[in-house]
Amino acid sequence: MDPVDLEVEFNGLVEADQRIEPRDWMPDGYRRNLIRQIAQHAHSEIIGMQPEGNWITRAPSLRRKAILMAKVQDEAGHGLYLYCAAETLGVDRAELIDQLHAGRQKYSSVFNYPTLTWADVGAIGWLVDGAAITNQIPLCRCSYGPYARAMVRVCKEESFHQRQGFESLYALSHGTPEQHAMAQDAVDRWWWPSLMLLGPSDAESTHTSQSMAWRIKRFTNDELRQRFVDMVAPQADVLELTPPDPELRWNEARGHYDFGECDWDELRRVVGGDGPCNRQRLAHHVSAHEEGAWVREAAAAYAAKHSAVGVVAA
Ligand code: BYC
Repeated sequence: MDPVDLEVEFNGLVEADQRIEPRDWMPDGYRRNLIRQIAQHAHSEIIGMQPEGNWITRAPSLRRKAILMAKVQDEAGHGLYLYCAAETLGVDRAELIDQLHAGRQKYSSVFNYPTLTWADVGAIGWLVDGAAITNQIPLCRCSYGPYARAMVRVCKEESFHQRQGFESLYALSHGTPEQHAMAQDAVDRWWWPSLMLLGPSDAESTHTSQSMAWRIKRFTNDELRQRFVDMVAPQADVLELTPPDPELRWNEARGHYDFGECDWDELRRVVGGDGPCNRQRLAHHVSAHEEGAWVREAAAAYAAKHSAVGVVAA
């Protein structure tokens, strides 16, 4: 088919809200943009295991420990679905991990903050997973089939994660005055990083307009931030916790909450590698990857042996 016809067919599928599948023709820019976003998303899930993993050995009860272990394992699973979705675009997972280690691919800024107390685990579930779901539900309608389908499953697990975070934080905020203070302190530290998880302001976002035209993204970063604030502000009342934003208030005329401006310099710094835990997070990922080399070699040797046996038997 003529390249012009291919592009017309591609645009027609996108505009008709049909899915683009791995074997379909797609513009190079569409493929590159998806690899970039899906890889960033996959790396976020895997690096995102670290802040909460920090509390598995110190969870306050067996029940909380079992829940936290299951949640962190879910995040590993999300990373794997996403690396598989990226691989359908013709890249290798090993290549994506090399790019992450070389600083050429990103992961979410929010995971560069430390988890100082047990309440941080609840705040991450409530706020970080809450922001992540707000972003990911529209991605279930992304034009690229494998990414959209991965998101359906991820969102089901993510909504359970948010519930457990809320429930854990509720137990603390309705506990002793010390527990309430610990929950409030966690919300003070995780509120703004969670808002920034949703990306720079629309005026600064480089990819949004093209990603919206290709129906990879369905909403802009600022639209999703508004949705997120509208969802969590009333939940904060139920928790009896106060978000650290003096400008947060219901606006009857707009039918939305008003809220203050994020510290965009801070987002730029953290994305640029200079957040509180960037070096620690990446160094831990590199060392876990190196320590796991023997497992990958053994698995590859086992697979090669079995395929050789299969060839002889055939
Ligand atoms: N942090 O043009 P923009 C989870 C980058 S984990 C770092 O708006 P786009 C969980 C952006 O990549 C799930 N970088 O970009 C796990 C771009 O740089 P490049 C987290 C950021 O792609 C464990 C540049 O800034 N969710 O749920 O249109 C425990 C310009 O931005 C950030 C995802 O990963 C940031 N916050 O929109 C608990 C969602 N923001 O690539 C929970 C998937 C922007 O040109 N990703 N950048 O070098 C997305 O939906 C989109 O990529 C974003 C950004 C909304 C994040």
